[in-house]
Amino acid sequence: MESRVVLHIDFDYFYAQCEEVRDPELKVKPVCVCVFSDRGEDSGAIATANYTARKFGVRSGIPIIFAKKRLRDRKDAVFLPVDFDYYGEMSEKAMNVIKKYADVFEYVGKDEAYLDITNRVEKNFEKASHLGQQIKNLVREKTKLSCSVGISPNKLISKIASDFQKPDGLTVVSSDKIEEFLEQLQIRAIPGIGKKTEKIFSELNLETIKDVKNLDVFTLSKEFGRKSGTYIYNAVRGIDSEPVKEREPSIQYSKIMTLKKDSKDYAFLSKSLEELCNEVHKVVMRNNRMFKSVGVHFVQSDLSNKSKSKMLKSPTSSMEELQKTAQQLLEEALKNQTHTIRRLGVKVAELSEIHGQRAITSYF
Ligand code: DGT
Ligand code: CA
Ligand code: CA
Repeated sequence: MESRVVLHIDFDYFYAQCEEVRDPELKVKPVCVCVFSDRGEDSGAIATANYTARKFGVRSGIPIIFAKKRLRDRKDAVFLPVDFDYYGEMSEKAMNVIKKYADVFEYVGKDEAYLDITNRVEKNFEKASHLGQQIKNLVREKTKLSCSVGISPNKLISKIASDFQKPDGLTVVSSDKIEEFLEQLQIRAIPGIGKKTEKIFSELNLETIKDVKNLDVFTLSKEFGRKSGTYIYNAVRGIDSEPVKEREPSIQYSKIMTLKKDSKDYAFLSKSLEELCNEVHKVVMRNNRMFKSVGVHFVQSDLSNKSKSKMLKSPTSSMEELQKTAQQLLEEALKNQTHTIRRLGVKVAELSEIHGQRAITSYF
């Protein structure tokens, strides 16, 4: 395969940093961004926290009550509700700054993207490093956000590299440095290796990527299955041939609510679903859109997720069609339902502009 230069960019403590940009006085305080479950005062989880709060052990996903306990000696700690619309705007602004530097731009999520910059930097890692710094500077100038950048010959190593010196990092791993860079790292540095896999390795006394290189692909496949085994075998050697694929952010509109009580009763859920559809439809109309996909989403009583969606025959902005499809999906999703449902959501996706609108604008 032709040699490549791939850049991965990930914004630091994204939601919390967005809050700091909006209110710079937060910068010196521990900041926790919370998904309040609107059931009781502090029920819910932490979406993310700034690095000051992380020093006290606050992490994404922990209950808000735990975070409050860990920060009880910091009277200045701030607990803010998530504001997805605002983070979405910040993300759009930042992505627009970055995009123009890519030969190929792949949007991954609100705070993350890959850029193939092979041609742009003429395969030169020194030039790539300068471009990385330039992008970081420009993002800070235009959005006040800090980010971390990793640059290497492929997506896998670049992702690991962007995480290596967080926050505000820039890590460049040219082809001749791959082995040295990877071998020092803990096995959990590899994307996709979670606590479970790590534990299995640790029981075999394998802690670093270098250690895991001692296992052959057969042993790994026996332990983790052929697909994961092969992935791990290649990953510890820095092998990854995934191309950077052109991808723009896909917009979707959704609303989710915590139900007054956990339930799996169709009649009860159906009423809430109707309200949610009304809310989503308002947003659709406000933005002059049609949708082609409708989905319903459950957060179940054990906090696991379940969702179902349907592609419509043609794009529409019809409220009746949204209601009808959502109700059908609810009914289907409830078949053989074991858990009760705690939170219920509706989403529309595959959005397009309403034709009339587009026709008018295209005449000018
Ligand atoms: P970092 O490590 O400086 O990149 O920190 P973040 O907060 O940017 O972490 P990242 O990149 O894994 O996630 C990006 C955003 O996604 C984060 O700001 C909030 C959201 N997020 C991450 N983990 C969770 C989670 O467990 N629950 C919820 N609700 N949101 C999460
Ligand atoms: Ca991030
Ligand atoms: Ca991320």
